Amino acid sequence: MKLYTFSLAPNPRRVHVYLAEKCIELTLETVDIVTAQNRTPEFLKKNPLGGLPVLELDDGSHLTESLAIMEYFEELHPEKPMIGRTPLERARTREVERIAEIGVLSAIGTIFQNTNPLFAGRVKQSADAAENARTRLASNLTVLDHKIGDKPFVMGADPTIADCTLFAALKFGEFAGAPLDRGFRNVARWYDAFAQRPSAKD
Ligand SMILES: N[C@@H](CCC(=O)N[C@@H](CS)C(=O)NCC(=O)O)C(=O)O
Repeated sequence: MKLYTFSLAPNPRRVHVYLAEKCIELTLETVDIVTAQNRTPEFLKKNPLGGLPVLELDDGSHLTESLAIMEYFEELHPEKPMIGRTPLERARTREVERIAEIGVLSAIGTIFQNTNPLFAGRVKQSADAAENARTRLASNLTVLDHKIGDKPFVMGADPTIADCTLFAALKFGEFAGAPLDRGFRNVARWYDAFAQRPSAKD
């Protein structure tokens, strides 16, 4: 198996963090999204949407979508679990991971695309869209701040896919003009601690 990736981008990063936490070693091949290597006809055969990461399977087929890739590895390597052990633990972990992706990562992506000059020629930028996304980001961080409380990891005593996605999202926020509001004290404490883990290093 091989992972096509671009380590500075948030979706690849959440898979990298996951793989490092699980001690899974994979061949990595960088595809530079800044120079649009992910938009070549050859790469679009692997993922017609052009997004990274893409997992190439041993039969030559490809798996896209970060969450599907993490869940595939989780089924291949169930120990030590990073989605939870019981049906309810797994549902709760997926619940929070979805909030981290849709409520935090996607909101930061919207802010980035609507404010950064890199996107000026690619999308019709809207200050209103960016402001709405900042409101959505704050609502979702309020919920996560409450859920994290004083836990060492997002879901409790151990790291899960929710930590992987939230860490990658907030790290991207630093670059994307949406740094974490340190008023979310529980999220900030968790983020600072998680950043020290070997899995979180670039
Ligand atoms: N829903 C996909 C999103 C993939 C995606 O959009 N990746 C971004 C990097 S974070 C990308 O490749 N952007 C460059 C592009 O689409 O041209 C996932 O979860 O993996």
